[in-house]
Amino acid sequence: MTENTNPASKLPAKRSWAEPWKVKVVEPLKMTTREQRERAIVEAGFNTFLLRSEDVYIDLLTDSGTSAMSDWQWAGMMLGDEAYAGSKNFYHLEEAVRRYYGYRYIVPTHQGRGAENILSRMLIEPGDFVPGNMYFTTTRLHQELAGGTFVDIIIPEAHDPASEHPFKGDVDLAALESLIGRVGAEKIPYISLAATVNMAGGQPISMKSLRAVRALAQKHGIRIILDATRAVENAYFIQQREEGYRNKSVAEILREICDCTDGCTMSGKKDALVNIGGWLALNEYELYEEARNLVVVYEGLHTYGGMAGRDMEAMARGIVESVQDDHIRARIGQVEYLGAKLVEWGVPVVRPIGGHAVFLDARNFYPHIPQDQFPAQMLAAELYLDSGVRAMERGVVSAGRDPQTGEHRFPKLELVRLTIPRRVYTQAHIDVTAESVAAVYGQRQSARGLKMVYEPKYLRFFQAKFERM
Ligand code: PLI
Repeated sequence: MTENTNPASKLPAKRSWAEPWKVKVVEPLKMTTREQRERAIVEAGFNTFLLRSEDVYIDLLTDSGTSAMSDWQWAGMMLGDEAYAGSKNFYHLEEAVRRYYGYRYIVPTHQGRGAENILSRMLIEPGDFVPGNMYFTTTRLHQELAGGTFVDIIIPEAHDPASEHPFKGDVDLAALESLIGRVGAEKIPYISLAATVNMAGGQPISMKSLRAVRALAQKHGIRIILDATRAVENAYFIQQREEGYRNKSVAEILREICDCTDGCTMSGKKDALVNIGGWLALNEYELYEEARNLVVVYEGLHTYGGMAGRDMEAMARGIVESVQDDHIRARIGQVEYLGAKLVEWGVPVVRPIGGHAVFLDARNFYPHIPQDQFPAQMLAAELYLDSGVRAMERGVVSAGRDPQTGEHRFPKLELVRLTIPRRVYTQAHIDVTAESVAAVYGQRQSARGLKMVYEPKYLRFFQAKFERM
């Protein structure tokens, strides 16, 4: 056999990989026509949150609560101990959080924002400042409702979609120090650190930055509270990109991340592979006692916190599956596959590709649409019109209004998020999505802006309505 007839000579330098699971149950999808989608998006006021899911073909609105559970998780659902108090599933969950995240005390909540509510009420006094590595919508709102002011202390590269910085979730230490100098450590109840940073494009924070923030915080006696929602994905990026972590498991790195902090809020609906659930975890007993007082007011008893026993069992098992290196490599590998295609075709996206989503840069997509005409909102609508793919706006609509001035907050990042649910879609779905983005990019010159015709008071992106200009 000569060299060029040997099929092995045609192998790509990097061999293909596939998911470490196979499909056991399927959910049929409805196909729609362009006319049907035109009607649906107008009725939804050009807001993809207001579409009915049955009118959506490939649903990339969010990775929150949209994961496919494993057979082991479903088996756990049958073992739900639906006792009002002391459900054994709570103890399984507590054990899993302690083992993989390492915190001492766990308060279950119905989802992430339930934990944010308790934390903010407990720690923030009116007039306080809460520094964080970029805002998240619900997190900042709870801080503001408690009388606090969020202060962005992420590195400037995070606001630049083209920057290839490997850890765009890192903290600008000088900005943090200057805030402490300006307002005093006693006005900072905690530093709010997200891993990975959703609004920056799913970008990780490095262990080096975490350690530096830890040292500074300790010097001033300030707590660090982690938003652990996608911390497993962050651990994977540290393993891949940070010196000294190549041979550590994702589970080991996750513990190292958490060990740099004093507690966490968690939306189990992301990393933890469940459709509902969350928790607040703390290391200080006095704070835990206060959280136990509040959880019974807002969520439910301290051994269920708004979840059914079966949901806690599914989450306990989801945590174990989520930290397996094979799982996380395939999960982020799928996101990177979509990102690589779009980059190759010259579509403007946030670089590097994030952990849970590919973020389209609407500012560069539609440079002719000013930000107060909601270019990202329009881009998400155009994508839906083209193919039935549902994405989410992450720009000026999501940023909302400044509570002091009442003006729009104009973020530097005007993005559309193509969020990949875990273990749900095939490579073919991803190819269809990429082609639809390319088609919409090809038509970009004809796109027009939107005007907002209905604006709710809180978290307006969920329910606002728009019309074409
Ligand atoms: O949706 P919740 O209440 O379970 O979690 C709130 C929440 C907190 N932190 C972070 C980083 C999130 O991404 C988050 C929720 N994210 C949603 C719903 C998303 O679509 O990204």
